[in-house]
Order: sequence, then structure tokens, then C-alpha cells
Amino acid sequence: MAVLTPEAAGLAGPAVALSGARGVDLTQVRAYGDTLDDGQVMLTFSLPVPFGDEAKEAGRQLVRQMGLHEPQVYHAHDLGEGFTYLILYAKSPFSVDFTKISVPKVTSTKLDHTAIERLWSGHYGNARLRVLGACTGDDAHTVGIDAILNYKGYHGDKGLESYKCFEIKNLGAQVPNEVLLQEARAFGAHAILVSQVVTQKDCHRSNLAALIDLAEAEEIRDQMLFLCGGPRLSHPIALELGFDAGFGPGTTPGAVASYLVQRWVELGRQP
Ligand code: B12
Repeated sequence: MAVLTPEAAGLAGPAVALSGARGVDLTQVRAYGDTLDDGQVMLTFSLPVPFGDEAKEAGRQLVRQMGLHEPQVYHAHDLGEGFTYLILYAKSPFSVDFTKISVPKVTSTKLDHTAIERLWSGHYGNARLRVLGACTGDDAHTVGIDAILNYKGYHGDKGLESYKCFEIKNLGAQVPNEVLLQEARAFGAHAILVSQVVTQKDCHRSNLAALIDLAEAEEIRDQMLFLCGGPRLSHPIALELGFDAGFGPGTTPGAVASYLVQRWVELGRQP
């Protein structure tokens, strides 16, 4: 399979039309299964109907309605109680122009622990950046925010508590937005870190957007950096929701520390 990263294809700068290596036309990229440009995709879903030939045919018809061709049921499984699980292959006639794709990214450079501390102390001496973290709304999944904030950290990378330049307060699980902002004022927070793991009915989006609305109503939105993170979050989504930055799966504390310090220096604010 021809694997071309945007950087390898010279796409890090402005969008350019390229004919990639091994015959890949980056202006018309199609899904790849067995052979280049065959448009082959795999779909998995469940249907609330009993397992059997009718369930498989229902799956094929749904896939055709999605605009895909030649659906084939690769696997079907009885989930019990009138539900069927399906895996189908089909062909997609669609293509994307890869050369026109541009995704916003966190622009800070990933620095090591010592470089982060040095950058901070060079500007602010012994002052500290106060970071308030929480898992908000009904969400009780604290492992992610703990991984970023707690001393022991994540994936061999120590958490923000291990840095001299940060003062950390972790409010834990199921913190209402109102309480988070009250705590932020009382703590004199410079940065608020929110974790959202549960995404049912897009509750992560509505809860995060509500936090920003509240911060704007209380006229404190621009006084602090607002970061969010979780398995279904990304920097583009965070920007869309009014946050300064967003971090997805696999984020290391060092990446967050690098962003916080560089962004604070860039803004020219005093802690
Ligand atoms: C552990 C776990 C639990 C534990 C949580 C314990 C705890 N103290 O956190 C318990 C058992 C309590 C639990 C309960 C529930 N859970 Co649960 N749980 C999980 C599980 C297995 C692992 C989550 C985890 O710890 N990941 C590890 C961390 C390190 O990863 P992470 O959160 O993505 O964090 C990283 C990044 O995203 C990022 N990050 C995260 N937050 C932030 C914040 C900031 C600011 C930054 C910068 C970065 C950042 O950095 C982290 C490190 O890289 C997942 C399934 C899975 N395998 O992911 C289900 C899962 C999240 N749970 C799920 C569900 C449905 C529930 C329940 C609703 C189940 C129920 N019916 O009761 C309840 C909900 C309780 C509640 N009110 O929230 C679903 C969520 C589905 C969805 N998309 O909405 C999942 C995906 C399981 C599934 N496949 O169905 N759960």
C-alpha cells in the first residue's frame, strides 16, 4: 500500500497538487482495499432485528442507501434478544482531494521537562502557573485527567504535578461547570483543563460548549487558557467549541506542559 504522509508529500505548507509516488493521485484519493483505487470499505453496525438472512439483506440495502456499491456481508452474528451484528464490505465511488486538506494543529513545540522549566523560569522566575483540572458534567472517567496532572503521569512521562513551574489542583469527577468556574476564581487559575470521555448523544460537546458560554457570561473566558481532552476530542473540535486547545487519545503530559508554557509566554501575560 502506498503510504504518504502530508509531510512526505511536501504538503506541510500551502496546498499543492501532487501526483504521489507509486501512482497515487493525491487530488483524487479513494479508499484502498485489495488494489489501488478499488474504493473498498468495511462497515460494522448492529440492527435491532433478529439474526438471519433478512437481517443480512437489510444490512445490504442500508449500505446501498449510503451510496456504496456491491455490498457483501462478510460476517453476521446473533447478538440475542432480536439484535444482529454485521460486518460488510462495499465499494465507495467517492474520492477526496488530499492536497486541499488542512487541519488545525496545536502549534507548540514538544519540549523536554528541563527545557519547559527553563523556558518558564527564564520569563517568570519562581512564579507558578496555576492549573485547575476536572472531569465535568456526569462524566466519572478520571483516568485521563489524572494521567495528565498527577505526578506519576502517563506512558513513562511524568505529570504536570512533577513540574516546579505548575501549581496543580485536580477536582476529580463529575464537577458541574458552575462549580469548576467558582473553583477557578477561588484558586486564581491561569489554565482550566477539562476531561470528557463519555460521548453518548454528543454530551461531551454540549457540556464543553456550555462551559465556554458560562465563562463568557461571567466575563472570565479571556483571563484563562481553556484546554479540553478525551478520546473523542481533537484540536479542531476544541477550537470549534471555543477552547484554546484540544488533546486526543495518547496525549502525554509533556505535550500539554509544552503547550501551556509556550502559549503563556506567547500571550505575554504575567502569572
Ligand atoms: C475505566 C473505565 C470506566 C471506569 C472509570 C474509572 C475512573 N475513575 O476513571 C468506570 C468503571 C467507573 C466506568 C464507568 C462507566 N463507563 Co467507562 N470506561 C472505562 C474504560 C474501560 C477505560 C477509560 C480509561 O481509563 N482510559 C485510559 C485513559 C488514560 O485514556 P483517556 O481517557 O482517553 O485519556 C487520555 C487522552 O484522551 C487525554 N485526555 C483525557 N482527558 C484529557 C483532558 C485534558 C485537559 C487533556 C489535555 C488530555 C486529556 O490524555 C489521556 C492520556 O493520553 C473505557 C473503555 C476504553 N477502553 O477506553 C470505558 C468507557 C469510556 N466507558 C463507557 C461507559 C458507557 C461507561 C458507563 C456509562 C457505563 C454504565 N452504563 O454505567 C459508566 C459511566 C460512569 C460515568 N458517570 O461517567 C464507554 C463510553 C462510551 C461513550 N463513547 O460514551 C466506554 C468507551 C466503554 C465502551 N466501549 O462502551 N468506566
